[in-house]
Amino acid sequence: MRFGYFDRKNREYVVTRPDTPTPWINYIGSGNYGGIVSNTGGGYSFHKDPQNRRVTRYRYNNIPMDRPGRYVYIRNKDTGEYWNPGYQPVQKKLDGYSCRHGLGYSVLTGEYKGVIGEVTYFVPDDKNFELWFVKVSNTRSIQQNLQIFAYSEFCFWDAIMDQQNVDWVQQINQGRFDDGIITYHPHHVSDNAAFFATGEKVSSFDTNLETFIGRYRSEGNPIAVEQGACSNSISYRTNGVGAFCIDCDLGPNEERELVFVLGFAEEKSEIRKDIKEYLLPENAKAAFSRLQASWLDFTSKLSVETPDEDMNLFVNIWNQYQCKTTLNWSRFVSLYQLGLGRGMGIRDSAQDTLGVMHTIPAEAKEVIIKLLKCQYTDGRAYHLFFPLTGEGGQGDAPVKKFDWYSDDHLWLILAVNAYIKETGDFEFLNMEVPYNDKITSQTVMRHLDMALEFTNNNRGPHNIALAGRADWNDTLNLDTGKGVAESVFTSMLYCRALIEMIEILDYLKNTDMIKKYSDMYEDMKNAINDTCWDGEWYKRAFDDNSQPLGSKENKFGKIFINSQSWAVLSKVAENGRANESMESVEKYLNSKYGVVTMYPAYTEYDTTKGGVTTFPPGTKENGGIFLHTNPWVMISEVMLGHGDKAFMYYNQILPGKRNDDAELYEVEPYVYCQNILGKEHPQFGIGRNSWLSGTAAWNMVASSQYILGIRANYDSLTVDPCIPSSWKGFKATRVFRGATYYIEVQNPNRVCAGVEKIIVDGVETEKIPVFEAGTEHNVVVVMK
Ligand code: IFM
Repeated sequence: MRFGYFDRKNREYVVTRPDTPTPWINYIGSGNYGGIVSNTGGGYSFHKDPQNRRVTRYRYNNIPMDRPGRYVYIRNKDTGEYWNPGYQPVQKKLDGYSCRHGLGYSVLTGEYKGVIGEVTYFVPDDKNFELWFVKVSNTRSIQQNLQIFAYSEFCFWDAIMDQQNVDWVQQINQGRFDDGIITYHPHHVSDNAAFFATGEKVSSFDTNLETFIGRYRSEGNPIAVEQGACSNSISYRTNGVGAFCIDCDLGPNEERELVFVLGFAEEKSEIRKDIKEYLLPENAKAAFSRLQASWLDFTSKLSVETPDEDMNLFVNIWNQYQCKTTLNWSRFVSLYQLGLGRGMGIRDSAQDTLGVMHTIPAEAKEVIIKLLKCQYTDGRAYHLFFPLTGEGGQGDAPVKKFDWYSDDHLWLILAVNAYIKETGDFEFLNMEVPYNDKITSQTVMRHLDMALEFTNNNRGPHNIALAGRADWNDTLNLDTGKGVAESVFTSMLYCRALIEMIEILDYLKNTDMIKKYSDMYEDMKNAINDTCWDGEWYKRAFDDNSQPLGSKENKFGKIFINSQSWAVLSKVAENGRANESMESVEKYLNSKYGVVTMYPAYTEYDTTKGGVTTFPPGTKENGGIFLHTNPWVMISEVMLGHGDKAFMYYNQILPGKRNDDAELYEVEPYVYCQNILGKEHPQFGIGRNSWLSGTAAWNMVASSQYILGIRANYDSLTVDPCIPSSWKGFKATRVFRGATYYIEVQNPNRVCAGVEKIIVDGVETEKIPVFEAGTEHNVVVVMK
């Protein structure tokens, strides 16, 4: 069963019924002010930091679900009937409903008894506020006398306090009204304020939530809307609301446009000036056009025409869009990660940069610098940081011997390398960046060197990397206090990072460092091959008693996905072991909805393994399909030249392919989710944790750089596809260092991999050169 469709022309996903299995959300804003908007208007807003600068409230995991939100009520003054264009919260059965989620905006449209209400939510020009652009049309040939109520429930800015310290918070909240602007702030703060405003003539307003809703009522039947007027309440305590009532009498076939503005002001006295131009509908519409143009530009750096329409849709639009959202919010704020406590992940954000490198490398660089500032002087890094302050830490998981994660710092190397390949900005390596002590400052190159040194200096009994609190798999908590548990995955990631450093140094002709890193690589590679090969695949880890995980000798967790794919990615697997490992992945771990993390799943809690065993079998890291890991399998298959397999793995997790299956899948079909319940779970196939996942960046990398093979290089653009043998070719447009490359790949002999010749602007060549910015070039790649 489906709940909507992709509107390819308008680059939107159109939800056609409001009762989606979970709220299907979108993000507005570009990483500063922004928020979440669901298909029925649910969601919330925040400014820069959803924990410390929450603007509106949301009641997570609530019954009724998905409340509150940014609500617009339409009331007929003559009949007293009222409804919402987005269906919620009144839930009046509508004569028409749609939600169009586009890039950076959502449009909710409802129709009831000849009135069409349409609300467009977006953040204009990266301002500290969002617009609600409301259009109300009377489609009948009679007069309809209406009222529009606009509603947003404020949150105390510290969203944890808002829930924990009700005693304090509810005595200090203050709501005020002044000529179309409602402000909300704690008593002791005089400059900052959250606000809700309109340029319309206000018939009545409320700033106090309880007054607007009424006792023992809800957002579904607020007393103000029911009685047709707000109470002009000033909020001196309890809860704040921004609520306006606007008269809207419409003659036959008449239409009216109204604008509401919700935001956060650093300086309360500036609000009126800041929002003035946007209150005019014409200007709001112009801002909306600018938003659409900026997204068009964002996605224009790469576009492909392959024989697979769904792949085109995701590579060209939705996957790129999701990558920007993960760059903005890491794993901090969604409907599953609540914007409370977790902050921005170091490993997460480092990986997120990979998904946007081709389009906004300068912004990716800014993120990388923030992450480098999270490094300790010994090379390891914070696990997370908060965007408002840049302060970070290791999170609140219980500490045994070590408080650090063994992988966080190593991802920085992949991010920096990708940035340099995209831009050619080798100077970045010489830039001085402070460590998290804010005293010591060293070059980026030295930061990366320290990251490698940290892993090199923290090895266990098998001479491979110590596991610390965990590695990429946050739930594999093997350190029980002895501090000898080891991670094969981190060891392989370290090898991959060394390969990337050697590549850079090779380009820079720094032979001393190449020698140092080559020795480190060989040392680790040998240690892995000597102690971690299990016969048909690589082991995953050793626990604090030096017992293996991911071995035939284990009853549960005999084989794990990551130590197979990363054995290939790190080029550790040689002599047939790479193929053998990947065959084992297909044989033991694959399923029709994706590859599971490990098999068989643990059935009982086991203190020597930690968090992973708290999950029932088939859930998340315990044998679930953790989608982030699947593109690593695709890349490995590409590295082995297996285009059909790589595409099979790509296809089976592509969200668009689950559109007709949405009743089971449950989550949004236009973005990747974090996990799908695995084959050992009774509810195999249900998706969960949509939006914020490393799945986005790595699928972008796997599809565009490996399957389609279009990769930035230090001094050239590589086009080295590994595609399904059924394809006769594909076309792509790629902007690289400012020049535009029109690429045509021909596959006359229907092979998966291998390039026979490259023709650039009509001349056969070895490499596709870097051209001057602003120029355009034709590239033909003929496969073998
Ligand atoms: O790698 C982590 C990520 O940092 C946060 N979500 C879970 C992943 C796997 O444990």
